[in-house]
Amino acid sequence: DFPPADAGYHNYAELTAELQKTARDFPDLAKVSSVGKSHEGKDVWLVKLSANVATDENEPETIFTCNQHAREHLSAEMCLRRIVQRFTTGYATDPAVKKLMDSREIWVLPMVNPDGIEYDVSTGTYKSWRLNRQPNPGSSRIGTDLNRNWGHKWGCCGGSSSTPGSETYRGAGPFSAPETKVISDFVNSRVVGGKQQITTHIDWHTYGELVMWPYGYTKDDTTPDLNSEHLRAFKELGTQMAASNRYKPQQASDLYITDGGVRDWMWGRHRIWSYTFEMFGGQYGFYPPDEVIDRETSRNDKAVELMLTYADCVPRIVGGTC
Ligand code: 0X9
Ligand code: CA
Ligand code: CA
Ligand code: ZN
Repeated sequence: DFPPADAGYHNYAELTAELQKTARDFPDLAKVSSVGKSHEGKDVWLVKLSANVATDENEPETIFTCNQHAREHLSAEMCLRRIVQRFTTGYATDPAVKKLMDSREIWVLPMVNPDGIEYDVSTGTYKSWRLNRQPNPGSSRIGTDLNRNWGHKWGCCGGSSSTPGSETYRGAGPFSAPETKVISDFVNSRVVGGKQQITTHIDWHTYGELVMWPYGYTKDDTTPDLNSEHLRAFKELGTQMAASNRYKPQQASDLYITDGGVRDWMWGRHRIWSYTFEMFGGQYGFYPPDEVIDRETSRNDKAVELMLTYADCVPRIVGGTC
């Protein structure tokens, strides 16, 4: 488990219990299901948040993914506390929350990599583990970097490694990791009547205090499928979100090239307006003490509201239409 000093963080069992409690306490606002199993057989939880949650209404849909990287525990707290819990407990008292819950459908995957998280804290001393826990045939080294395993330009551009044991090992093929496979199947299933219902996405990481838009696989600012009008909207929304949390806004590849990342897949495959956030770490890196969880998760409340607000039509932020 987490070291006693960091007991404020949720392990997999504690997260599971909190999600189930939320669904019990707010049956009209929250529904918990599983998109499928991790390599070790844990459920990868999916929470739907919306008024009339049982009904698939004609409302813009947004998805949040947390904790692809095992040691980035603060990201799961973001999904749990400031998305799942805030948008349920706040419904009756916070008009901004109510308005969004009444007009949006929110999908949350609070722990994309449950096996990795449990391994990272299994001895009570952090292991700095990043990958999932899937063995690699022919190698003694365990794990795939889930954020290099997605199927858009997978392995294209020197932004991942083909060697098991690397911190950026991309896996044997696109979606070779069960965790990325079951989540991508879910996102693909949101194409209804030929139209992708999900319009916006944030993938939460730590610890550079960054807001990043596509692409990560190339240094080019624009590509045939991400034109200058798209870029203008990506930049404007990214800059507004970053102004609200005081992170730094930039194109993902300005940090370094990555290929097989979820953000590139969300845009490349589905034209979902997708951002990677790196939350706080400061002097603590991947392991900020639990005393900062409230401050550093609520810091993103306004950015989450912005993302949901523009989910009806991101280009309208620069005067465009949908
Ligand atoms: O490398 C990653 O997957 C993310 N950083 S982390 O320290 N959380 O591992 C950031 C990916 C952002 N995308 C690019 N840099 N292209
Ligand atoms: Ca609804
Ligand atoms: Ca819907
Ligand atoms: Zn990460």
